[in-house]
Amino acid sequence: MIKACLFDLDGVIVDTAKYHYIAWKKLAKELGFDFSETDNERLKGVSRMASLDILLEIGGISITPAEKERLAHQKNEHYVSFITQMQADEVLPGAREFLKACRKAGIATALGSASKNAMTILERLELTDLFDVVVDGTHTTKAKPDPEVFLKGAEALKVNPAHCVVFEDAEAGVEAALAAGMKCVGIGHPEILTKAHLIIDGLHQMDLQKLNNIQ
Ligand code: B16
Ligand code: MG
Repeated sequence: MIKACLFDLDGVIVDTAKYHYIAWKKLAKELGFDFSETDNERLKGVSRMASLDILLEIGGISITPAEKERLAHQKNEHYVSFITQMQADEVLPGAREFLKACRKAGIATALGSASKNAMTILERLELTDLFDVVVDGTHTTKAKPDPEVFLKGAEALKVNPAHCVVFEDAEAGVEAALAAGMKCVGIGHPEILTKAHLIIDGLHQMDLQKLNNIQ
């Protein structure tokens, strides 16, 4: 029996990847190299510092830890300038409706995101009230595929992981859900998310019947 749903943010609830992309591209330009959309695929679901390591590797740049801190901060300032302009209608199709349906059915909801900006984004999207618990990059020390983010979510909800379903768009996120002993619905490409129990294009394709049929 499913008692809780845990949702990744970027790629599941909202497409913030496009804002991360323009922020990283701006930083790369400041450093004197180009950063493509294909390069950006490598950063999805990855923490800010690990993303910076990938970006610097692409640019062939080697710097001190203090300089890395400064650049990560600079990228975040670019990113925050975009997300603070977001509108509530940027929620991905079906996400708000499915969250409401879960809560109406007595199924608890949690956010499980690597982002340290998750609260700002939920507020901009007017979604804060639809989550019982928010676990984000400010509460975790280990990145997905480590299950920490989802285990903390289940613990805060007081639900056994076996009764939880995770919604994820990244391969590392699916692995994190399985490592937590949870069921997982993959959002996106079946060829990438092979280990998920069910794969859909987006939350507009989800309903409570499909949720309860997950084996
Ligand atoms: P921030 P998710 C992740 O969000 C993004 O997919 C990833 O691209 C980003 O680097 C990471 O959050 C950290 O974000 O810089 O805002 O702390 O998919 O885990 O919701
Ligand atoms: Mg994601």
